[in-house]
Amino acid sequence: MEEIEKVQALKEKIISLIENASNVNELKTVQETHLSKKSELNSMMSLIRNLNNEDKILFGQAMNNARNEINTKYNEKLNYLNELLIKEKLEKESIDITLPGMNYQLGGINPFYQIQDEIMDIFVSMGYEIVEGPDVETDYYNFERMNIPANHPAREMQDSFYINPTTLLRTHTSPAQAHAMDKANGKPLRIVCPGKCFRRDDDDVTHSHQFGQVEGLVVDKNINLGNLKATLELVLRKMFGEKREVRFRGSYFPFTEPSVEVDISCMECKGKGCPTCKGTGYIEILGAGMVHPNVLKMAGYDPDVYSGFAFGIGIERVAMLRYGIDDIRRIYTGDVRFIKQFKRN
Ligand code: FA5
Repeated sequence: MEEIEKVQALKEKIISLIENASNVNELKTVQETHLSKKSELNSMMSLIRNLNNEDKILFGQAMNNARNEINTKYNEKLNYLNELLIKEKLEKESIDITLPGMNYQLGGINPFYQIQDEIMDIFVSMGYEIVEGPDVETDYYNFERMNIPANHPAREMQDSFYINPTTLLRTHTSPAQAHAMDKANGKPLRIVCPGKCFRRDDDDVTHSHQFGQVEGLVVDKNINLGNLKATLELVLRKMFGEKREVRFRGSYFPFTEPSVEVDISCMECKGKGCPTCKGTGYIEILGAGMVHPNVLKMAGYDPDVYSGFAFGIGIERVAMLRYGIDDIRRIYTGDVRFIKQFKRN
């Protein structure tokens, strides 16, 4: 039948166009031209009008078969071209796993915190309680309660950062003593207080304008200088071992009487004298003494019944002596090469 031959010929043409389409766009053009409602294939349905009933059936079947065959070929080709696209994209985006990766630097635990923790552990094992005081203090707690009234020359020992005439960044952790005594309400006390201190000191190898101290205070009946010396010797031996030289020297603090300072033999020159210890062979690490009766009285303790000892240990100085750090500023400059040497044990 001539009509069916026309359908077959058109089908062959469309299938060959589908097969020759080399990309999705070309294939879409074939679809728009030959498979839409207004396409030549669709308009061929009008030929059915001239046929008798038997031929109509045959022609209808031929049209359906042609449409199905074309659609199948079209879908197969579309899938093939899409897969090709994905494959090309994947090839372009492939990752070269032979490239070197990013190098992340791992630090350590700053020696400041390692030493602070170690000192705390020793005192906690001896029954001391840890308390904390504020970094921003009143002149009253920082100086007056420490037996340093206004215009007292000892204020010059600790040149201060004032925020206003009555408020300052604390110059030492000793005001924490007064806060703790106020809270204890006349009862015995055994505390340590770690914290930051701030002074208008010129920065050099052993001085920083911001540094850490651990304050210690024991108040009870019958506390004496022997208790203070034994306590500090025990702690320093734990921190530095038996071989380091520990030197107690008489000193002066308005809030203790008598007062001492403690030095440890320099880690750089082993006591001979060098630039780090400024030629003295020793580095000072703490101040200490028997709590002054005025300080006890201001806190509500009767100095005829109660006595106490107190100390303030410089954390960076201990870290320097323990690890052989030649300049305090290394602890603050955040150099990874420095910090990564201090893994926690
Ligand atoms: C005091 O600050 C006293 N409050 C200590 C004290 C407490 C005495 C209780 C008696 C009773 P001094 O100014 O000496 O004292 O400081 C104590 C320690 O802090 C020093 O031995 C030193 O280790 C450290 N220190 C002081 N100033 C600096 C600084 N600028 N940089 C680093 N460490 C410092």
